[in-house]
Amino acid sequence: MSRSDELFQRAMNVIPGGVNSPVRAFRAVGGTPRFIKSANGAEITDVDGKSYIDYVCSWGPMILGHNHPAIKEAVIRAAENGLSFGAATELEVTMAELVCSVFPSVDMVRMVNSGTEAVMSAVRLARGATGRDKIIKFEGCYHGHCDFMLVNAGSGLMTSGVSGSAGVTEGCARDTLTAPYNDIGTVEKIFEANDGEIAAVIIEPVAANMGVVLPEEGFLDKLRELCDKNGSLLIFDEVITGFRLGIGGAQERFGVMPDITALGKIIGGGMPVGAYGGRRELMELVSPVGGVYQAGTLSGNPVAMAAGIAQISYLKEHPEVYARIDDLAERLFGGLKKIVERSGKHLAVNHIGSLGSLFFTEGSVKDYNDAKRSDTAEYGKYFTHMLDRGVYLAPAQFEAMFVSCAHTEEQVQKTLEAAESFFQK
Ligand code: KE4
Repeated sequence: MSRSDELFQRAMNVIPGGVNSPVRAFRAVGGTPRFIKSANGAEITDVDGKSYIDYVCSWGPMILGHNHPAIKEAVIRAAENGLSFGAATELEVTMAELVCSVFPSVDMVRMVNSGTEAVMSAVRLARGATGRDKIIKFEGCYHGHCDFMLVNAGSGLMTSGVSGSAGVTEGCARDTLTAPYNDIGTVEKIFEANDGEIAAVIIEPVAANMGVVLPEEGFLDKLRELCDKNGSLLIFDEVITGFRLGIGGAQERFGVMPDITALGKIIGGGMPVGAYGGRRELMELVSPVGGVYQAGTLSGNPVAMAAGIAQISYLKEHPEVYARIDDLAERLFGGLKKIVERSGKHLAVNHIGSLGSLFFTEGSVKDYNDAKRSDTAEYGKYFTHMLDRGVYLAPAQFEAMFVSCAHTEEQVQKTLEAAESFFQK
């Protein structure tokens, strides 16, 4: 019995499913989740001493790789001054100024502790600003686990084959309307059928929770136009795309400006941080200035701010990081495309920047229904094959692969060789 086996057995006695987030349980791929002991650069090492090339990157945050010296030193320095004060600190001002300096649509920003909190607060702000109740989201997009977002959601819900969650009341879900990703016609119909009632449209500007699905040309622009025409707000959930598709996220890459941006993952440098921001007149509706209440004991925690500031500052001062991770990802996903084609399969490979997915389904994947066609059992076999060869992928088909600037050409080559041996079987 491996150490991971032992720990998993103990964990299942005291933690639901033995994990603190469902997708980590390996239920979609089988086998024992690897309990990770340490990580450095692009590698993670489990409690049995086995190392893996890591394409989960803590689900996105570790864009500079694990244990980056600049981040580690910043955390240690901050911790020496104390862990938490529940009072304003200079680090929060530095972080807020940094975020506002890189996101074109953000004049002001509020720190929270997770992407879920960021989205929950952004939606509350949109409802408070417009006086309207209804929200439009897209099938397969995942915006964290606040009740009203667990409707036709992606990520762990999609992986477990359900579209919603027990415990979410009919009343709560009623105001969440859904449309297929990339289907602007359905969005128009929803607006027409709910004239004057839509507070906001929320979208992952690149969907990464049904696997990676890209917005079709003009889709985001049309969403912007529809929101303007109907007096609704556009919320970009940039928890994954923020600081990843460029320092200014998807809004900078696509040139479409949301009214409110939700952030997470990379902003914390590996520590629990989320944030939401937008133009001044909107953000000044948030308490204590305005009537939209939102609060948090550890929001803006100094140690977490230090980690996030170190990572974002590094990204801002080293723009060459993006060219490097995009180039490595091009090698990886371009290589995967060639491998599956050489094997006679025409599986879908979607990628943009340093984010991508291999779907075990043929044809294009442009929305939730396309992604649902994937053969998740086959993905499970692929996952295990790669894990056995020292490559750690997301333990679920409906997630993304992330490339960090710590990954090397050699590691990408090793990954492609492992994938080739699967498809050549
Ligand atoms: P957190 O509350 O997990 O920090 O963020 C929620 C969230 C919001 N928006 C987007 C676009 C997200 O991808 C997420 C969280 N992503 C998942 C992975 N698909 C986190 C991993 C997990 O749930 O364990």
